[in-house]
Amino acid sequence: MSNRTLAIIKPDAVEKNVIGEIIAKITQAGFKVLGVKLTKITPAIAGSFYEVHKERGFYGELIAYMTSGPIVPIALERENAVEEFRKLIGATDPAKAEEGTIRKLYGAGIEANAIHGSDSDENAANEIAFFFAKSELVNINS
Ligand code: 3AN
Repeated sequence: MSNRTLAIIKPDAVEKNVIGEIIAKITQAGFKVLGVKLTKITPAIAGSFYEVHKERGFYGELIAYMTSGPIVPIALERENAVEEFRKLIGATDPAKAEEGTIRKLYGAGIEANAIHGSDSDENAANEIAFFFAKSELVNINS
């Protein structure tokens, strides 16, 4: 599973109407789209997705924010996907993100930072399964 990662275009970027621009950046960087959907999640679903951040001070706000509007989960494939995707999106805080990264281009702040990327192969596998049934994913390499 080490060649897969999960992206989520967050509510601020959906609201800005830049879904197409962001997907273009992702595919230009060599990622293949295995699955994509436009959806809105409930606080219970967001809470379970961000379970690992439960103890952090911003958890409540993060759940409120991620349920404030539609999001676009995208299952992606590329060699070394997790690491390469995190390079492409840039630092959590868009102000600290490198020029040309997706968060620098489209993020509004540390919370409304345009896009999520899995932080490990294990989480990538879990996060893809969280949003997509196997039957919803294209199997490019099989
Ligand atoms: P990343 O998404 O870069 O892996 P994490 O895993 O530390 O960052 O945080 C998950 C999400 O929580 C971030 N994408 C961001 O939306 C939000 N977040 C992180 N740090 C803060 C913070 N200090 N204040 C508000 N929201 C935060």
